[in-house]
Amino acid sequence: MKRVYLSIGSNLGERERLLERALAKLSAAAVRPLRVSSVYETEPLDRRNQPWFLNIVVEAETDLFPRMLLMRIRRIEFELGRRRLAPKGPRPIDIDVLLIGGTVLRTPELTVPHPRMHERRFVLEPLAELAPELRHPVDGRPIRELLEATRTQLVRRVAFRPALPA
Ligand code: PH2
Ligand code: MG
Ligand code: MG
Repeated sequence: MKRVYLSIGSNLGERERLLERALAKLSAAAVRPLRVSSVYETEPLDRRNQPWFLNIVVEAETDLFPRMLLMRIRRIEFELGRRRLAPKGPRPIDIDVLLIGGTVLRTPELTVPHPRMHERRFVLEPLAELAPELRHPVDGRPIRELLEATRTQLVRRVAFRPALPA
């Protein structure tokens, strides 16, 4: 079993419900959620004129190889209404692979660790809740330290807690 960290975001539709449905579908796809961070409402980065996101990070375990993991994630995104129209535009669900254990992987379809995770507060804030001392496999610094540099990006924790699949 490998320990993986995924970032899940939604800024279109019933965002809370979509996060829960993504967790349930991951579980059904042999990506078993172990722990889920708090939910954060986060200002949009990259393309700024779009609705705020709800973001979480989930720690999961899986035996899937990275390519199969990515295929299943793409399928789940599709099933939850994701259509790839405008790049970085609003989406009902986005599931990104942050880390697969200590693996470093660079292929045309998948880069692990996620190439922008170290500069995004919407990733680091929830990830630091679950694993503050975890070191970035390439950068070498712990997550809590990477988080410090992103404090100007706006995020706020919300009360909603998604149900964990049984
Ligand atoms: N995802 C993006 C681009 N910008 N901003 C926030 N706050 N949250 C996201 O999940 C997000 C984003 C591309 O995937
Ligand atoms: Mg994505
Ligand atoms: Mg993304």
